Amino acid sequence: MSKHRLGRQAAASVALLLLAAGCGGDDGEKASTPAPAPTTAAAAAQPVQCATTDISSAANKPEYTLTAALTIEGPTSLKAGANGITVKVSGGQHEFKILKGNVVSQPRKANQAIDEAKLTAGALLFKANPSAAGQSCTGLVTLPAGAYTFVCNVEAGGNSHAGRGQIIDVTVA
Ligand SMILES: [Cu+2]
Repeated sequence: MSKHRLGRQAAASVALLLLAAGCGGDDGEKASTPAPAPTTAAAAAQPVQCATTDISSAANKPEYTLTAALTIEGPTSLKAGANGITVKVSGGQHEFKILKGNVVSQPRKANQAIDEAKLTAGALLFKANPSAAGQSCTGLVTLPAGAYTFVCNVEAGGNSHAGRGQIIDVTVA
């Protein structure tokens, strides 16, 4: 009998805990959106990760395709502000990055890949992980007016996709 009561008390405690957790989480967030990164200064400098973000709210929705011929197909001029970017891979294995500054300003390795260790803090604004043909992702990134480099920074031994032409200047105005 006392065992039975203990069981009921435990159940009541769990219910209270669940209620407390429910109240704490009731901040208007949709369950489908990923939890935001901690809003520390360090986290704020992290690039936007291309994922499955809902970009329907963005006024500008440019699309970029990474091809087997090691090109990036897409607009080279964009409107400043929120851009809902779609990245597609039509052939081969690629990644996609947006860097502040034009192509000639980027630090390069001997194989012509971008030397990311030499980028200034916050220069990498957006990135899509390596992905293969048929895959795509979306992300929302705010681009102030300026010059940018859109690049696939995959390295292949003594060569790189950037070295073979998978890098473009994009002007935002
Ligand atoms: Cu590539």
